[in-house]
Amino acid sequence: MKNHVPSVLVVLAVVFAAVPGSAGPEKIAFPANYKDHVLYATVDRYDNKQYRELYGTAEGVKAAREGKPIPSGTVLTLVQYKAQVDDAGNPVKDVNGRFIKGDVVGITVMEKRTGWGTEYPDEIRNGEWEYSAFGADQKFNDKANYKACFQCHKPHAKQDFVISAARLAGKAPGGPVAMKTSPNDVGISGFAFGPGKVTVAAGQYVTWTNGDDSPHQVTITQSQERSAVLLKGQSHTRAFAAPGVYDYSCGLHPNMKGSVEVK
Ligand code: HEC
Ligand SMILES: [Cu+2]
Repeated sequence: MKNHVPSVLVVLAVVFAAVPGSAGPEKIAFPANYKDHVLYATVDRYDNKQYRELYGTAEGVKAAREGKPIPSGTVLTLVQYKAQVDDAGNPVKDVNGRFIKGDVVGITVMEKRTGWGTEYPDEIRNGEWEYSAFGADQKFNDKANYKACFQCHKPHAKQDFVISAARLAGKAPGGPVAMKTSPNDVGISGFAFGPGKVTVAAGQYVTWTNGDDSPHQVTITQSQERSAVLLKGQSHTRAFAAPGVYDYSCGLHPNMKGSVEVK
């Protein structure tokens, strides 16, 4: 068929057109009282120099901590702040080595309700979740890329699409992680892979270890094969049988990149 538009795009165009009552970001009302919700995590984003606060409604947090499914009515709110920076543009840190928040940049929200999401095709649908974004003025942001919300959270279906699921369940990141330094090891710290490029012989393996409080995920660019979401201290090992250059990025922070050359 000529000029065939994939049906996903047609459906998305329809569902993202904000028809009242249909699927889309406008189903979510701004959670004006989010500060009364549970602040379950803060995140220092080295990649985009932001400080973030993650809030969840009490029942949702309680269920996650008890290992139960996240209930209908749960609202998760992510508040993005600019990190305060020094003259050189580097984030300033407090006594605990954490970023210091500046102005609010925007607020993103996900909300889960029984029966939501049925309009979306399977390739896009994130269970019963909808996503919405608001400006610093708390007004609905109609310019946000809503399709990207579904795409980036989709690979986390096993944890009900909540990327910060470990923190929501109350699993605090542990203390400092010892980084291994063999030629087959890549450390992850400060939102960077180090070394960014490693060379191994065919049949060898590479091990990535996350030293950051923030989770990361090794994603091979060409095959889109993803490791588990690596929490602080966790590692991922992958064997490389065939020679070639394997570029990879972080599945959570796509601007974190590295490569493995297999000789
Ligand atoms: C490039 C990938 C990416 C895209 C696109 C994305 N997110 Fe996320 N989202 C993340 C990551 C990573 C986290 C974990 C917290 C952090 O590191 O800031 C997160 C966390 C969240 C959370 C807190 C709950 C959770 O899942 O951990 C909300 C709410 C959220 N995102 C909403 C949105 C909305 C709304 C959009 C679209 C406007 C969106 N996200 C687009 C990567 C993404
Ligand atoms: Cu990452």
